[in-house]
Amino acid sequence: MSLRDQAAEVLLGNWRGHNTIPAPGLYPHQWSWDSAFIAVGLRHLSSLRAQQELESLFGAQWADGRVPHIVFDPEAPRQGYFPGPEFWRSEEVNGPQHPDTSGIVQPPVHALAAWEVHASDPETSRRRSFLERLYPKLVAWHDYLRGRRDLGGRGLVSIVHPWESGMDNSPSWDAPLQRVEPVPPTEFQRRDLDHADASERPTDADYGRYVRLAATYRDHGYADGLQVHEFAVEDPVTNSLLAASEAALVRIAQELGEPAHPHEAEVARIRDALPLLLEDGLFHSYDVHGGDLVRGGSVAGLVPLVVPGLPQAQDLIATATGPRFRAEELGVVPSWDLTDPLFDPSRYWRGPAWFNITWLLQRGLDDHGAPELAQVLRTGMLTAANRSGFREYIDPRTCEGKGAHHFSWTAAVVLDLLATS
Ligand code: 2M8
Repeated sequence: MSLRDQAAEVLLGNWRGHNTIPAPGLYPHQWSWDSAFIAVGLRHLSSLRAQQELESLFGAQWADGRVPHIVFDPEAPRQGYFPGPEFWRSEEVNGPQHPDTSGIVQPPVHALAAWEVHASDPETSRRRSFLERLYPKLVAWHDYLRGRRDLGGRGLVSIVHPWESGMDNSPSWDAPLQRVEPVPPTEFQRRDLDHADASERPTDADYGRYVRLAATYRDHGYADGLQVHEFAVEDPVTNSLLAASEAALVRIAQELGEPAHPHEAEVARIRDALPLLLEDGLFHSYDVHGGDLVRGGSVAGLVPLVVPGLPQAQDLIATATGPRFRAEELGVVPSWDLTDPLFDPSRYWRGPAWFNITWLLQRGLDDHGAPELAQVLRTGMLTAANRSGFREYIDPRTCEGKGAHHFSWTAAVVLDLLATS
């Protein structure tokens, strides 16, 4: 079977009627940023399904504009994932008619995906008023982040839980998590270890801290404020994807005949604020409670390459190709600095390469005058998928597949690369 057919098989197999699960077993519900990457790949199979993927996610948007990181599937087994609907209790905020969701968010890559989905089949999109319906929801989503999450008052969005970064177990969160008292493992039942090896997943202590942060947020009715959030971190991925998504809103607004200048101004504003996170050729997170950068070697620090017109792009490209990430040589980009003792090729977001991030980087490289390196990454990802299948992530040095099998965004990225490069 061709690589394209295999990728299509993964996405069609994970389709659940109006959305796609990230992977069978480990992730049986809808995840926010997964759905955005999935829609980008799905558009090459069915533009209608790609539109539905985003529509179903935004159907679970909260009244305050937040887009929850998980939308629970009522058909999936109740105990299949922890923390499930009984933990988050979103109905206490949204009422019983609203879908059950988590109360935290994930990086805002959705407007970027919505524009790509529209652009691949404008006729179906216009006929279904896809952008007309989605645009106000995307604006409300970005307004939530800007309005409620500028916890440091520096013009940058803070995440309030490692799960909000999408890079759950990154060493970047180790220091800010230290001040969080873990919930003892006897008080909750992990489900991830039913499906994945403990050596690849977060430790029990870190899981206990994740549970503490989420429970505290819930117990404050999901109100945002520094007094609620013990963990408040300005993260380069969230902020740069917000800028890239605002750039997509410029195009969406133009398509709809709406004013585009507020979105242009937002791109410029975020681009101007991002250097607060820059040091030594890499962007870092900023710990709002600690009042300092969290220095380290996360690939998150290269993701600002997605921001149009980023003045520091050449420095980032030098870092990406240097000894810390060796992007040109490996063809994929590790999630953590290869030269750092914390680099671990198997454990979640502490070293492995992920297809969604490498996909974002190749786009940024094209936009910043490095098409050859972008092409190296495209070839690298396709070679890795050919070798290891559609795994959740890979060892960046050997391309050995790790984590979940039949992973949707890996298949989606492959479909997109095959169709567009
Ligand atoms: C991982 O995160 C979930 C929690 O949201 C988990 O570990 O259980 C991350 O890789 C995240 O980026 C991703 O969206 C999610 C589903 O693929 O899995």
